[in-house]
Amino acid sequence: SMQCFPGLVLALSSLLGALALLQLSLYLRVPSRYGKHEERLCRPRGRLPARCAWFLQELPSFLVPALLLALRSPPRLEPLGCRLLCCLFCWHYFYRTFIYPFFTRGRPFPLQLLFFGMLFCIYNGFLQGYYLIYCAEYPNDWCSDIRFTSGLLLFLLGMGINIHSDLLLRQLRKPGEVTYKIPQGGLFTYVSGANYFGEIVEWFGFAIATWSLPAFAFAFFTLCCIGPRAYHHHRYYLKTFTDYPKSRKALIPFVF
Ligand code: NDX
Repeated sequence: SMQCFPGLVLALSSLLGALALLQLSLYLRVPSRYGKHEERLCRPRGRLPARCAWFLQELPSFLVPALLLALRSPPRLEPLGCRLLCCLFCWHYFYRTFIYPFFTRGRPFPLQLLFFGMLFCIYNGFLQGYYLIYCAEYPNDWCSDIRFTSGLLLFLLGMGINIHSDLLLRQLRKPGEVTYKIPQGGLFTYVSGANYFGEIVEWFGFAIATWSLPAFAFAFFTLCCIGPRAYHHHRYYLKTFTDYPKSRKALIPFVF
């Protein structure tokens, strides 16, 4: 049966870090082409309804670690920290896979990006799940360690902001509508990328709570993936709406 290979964890985490840098270099100047940054009419075919696309894309991030957790024999019962952390990861992706897609009013999503997105979710789901279930070792009182408690708090705060902001974005449209408006309320009062800010806080919280290389690599990847996207959203709004609130920042309230 499966066991922990520390070399594998190191290799996969390093590759994730390298992918993050590649992403940063690709998407700082031009945004990834989906949603408001897709050139219209360019490829009318080769897309899937947002609902199916997000469901398929994110499913492996839920399924892979959930299966690893359920199928490990003998089941890993100690320490509690490992299971709790793995459940946190699955909890986020339960939301992203089974709840978010069914309410989204987003535009059809490009198949090509869907393909890479799915590959990414398989890769990362495996890395995080495998590490937590087969490799991670925590003292039995990890749940009262300051890293675990503060990380968990950040995770929950970030998740709250992310879900709330997703909701505010969705309410900007009636069903069937695909136009863009100025987001209002919640953290959008301060930043254009409120949903992204929440997601980034969430994964850095997760990294602090797990105190592991794979989780820090994923938090860094998230920052490099959606950080630039927040900046491009911000520029899009400034260009599109002359009455866009001047004091609003791109990603980090009051700072940037
Ligand atoms: N999915 C993470 N890289 C990504 C899909 C794309 O979960 O090849 C990473 C994720 C993938 C990416 C994923 C990984 C890297 C890939 C990339 C594609 C290329 C890239 C594979 C997997 C790649 C290399 C080279 C390294 C291989 O019509 P619409 O869709 O624009 O409508 C939007 C609507 N909306 C508005 N409605 C009215 N008025 C407005 N002003 C509006 N503004 C937006 O709201 C949407 O329906 C909705 C949200 O839109 P948006 O653009 O704000 O968010 P979106 O980017 O769609 O993300 C949705 C959520 C969000 O909460 C975010 O935090 C989370 O997913 N997310 C997204 C991306 C990655 C990620 C989290 C993470 O890294 N943790």
